[in-house]
Amino acid sequence: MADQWQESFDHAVAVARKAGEVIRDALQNNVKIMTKSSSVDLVTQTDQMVEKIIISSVKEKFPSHSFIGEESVAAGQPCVFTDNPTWIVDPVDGTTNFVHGFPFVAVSIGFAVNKELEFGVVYSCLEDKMYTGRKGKGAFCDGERLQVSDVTEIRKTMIISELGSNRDKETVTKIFSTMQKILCIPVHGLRGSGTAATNMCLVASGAVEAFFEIGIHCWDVAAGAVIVTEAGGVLMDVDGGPFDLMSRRMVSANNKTIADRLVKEIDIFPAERDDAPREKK
Ligand code: LIP
Repeated sequence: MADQWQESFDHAVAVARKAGEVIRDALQNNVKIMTKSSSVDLVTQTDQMVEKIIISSVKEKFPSHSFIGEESVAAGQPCVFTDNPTWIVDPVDGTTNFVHGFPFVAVSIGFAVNKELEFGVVYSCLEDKMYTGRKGKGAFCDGERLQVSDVTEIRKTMIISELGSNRDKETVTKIFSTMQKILCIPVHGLRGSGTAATNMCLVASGAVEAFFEIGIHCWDVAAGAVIVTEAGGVLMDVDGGPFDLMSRRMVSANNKTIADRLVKEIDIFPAERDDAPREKK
């Protein structure tokens, strides 16, 4: 049967690479930095420009497709996930890293049809690494097939997570409490790249055994979700239930044994769903 999403996938890879070039060029200039939900939730003109480049190029080739873009939602567009072919875009995943020149910044493009993720593309543009995953066709990094780690003992794992941008003391206490419990299992190590998409590609490549976070958005993880599962990994909710792309929380791991063990340590705190009805501004 003709592969009906091949053209969309090829375009996602091409536009992710082009977006990465724009991001690298922007690093040489003093881009304007703005804030969103708080003083530490940063956005730059580069985030906005790169999202416009991605979305306009897709609209030109696939005018009937839908979009969920981080900066479009931040500008007031509703985050509506329908059965229509939908591009789920984080133009600059790791914006704070980008602002500080910390070398992990990714373009993340997920694509779903009938609310099922069909492919994911994550271009780690400062490393120049192109991660891809297509449903039923495997996951790759620059053409090399990806395979998750085969570790099943939690005490032999490297775990990756993030501190996020929430600075509410009660929430931060829960985040640190979770990290302390996991670290003291003990695990070999706890890391964070600063971008969820990159963290998930590290799970897919076997460099770490699991990524978890509460507070992420669908655009941070849509692409990585395909790459992890196509590399043999698993996804679940932080309470052990099924993964829910719009829930703003997830565990991705090399296998269910590790995922189930991690879930026991996670202190859950609320995060408003991406698709929650938004007050009219
Ligand atoms: C980032 C996520 C990361 C999270 C950060 C931030 P952004 O995405 O990738 O997991 O901890 O707070 O949300 O905002 O750089 O696109």
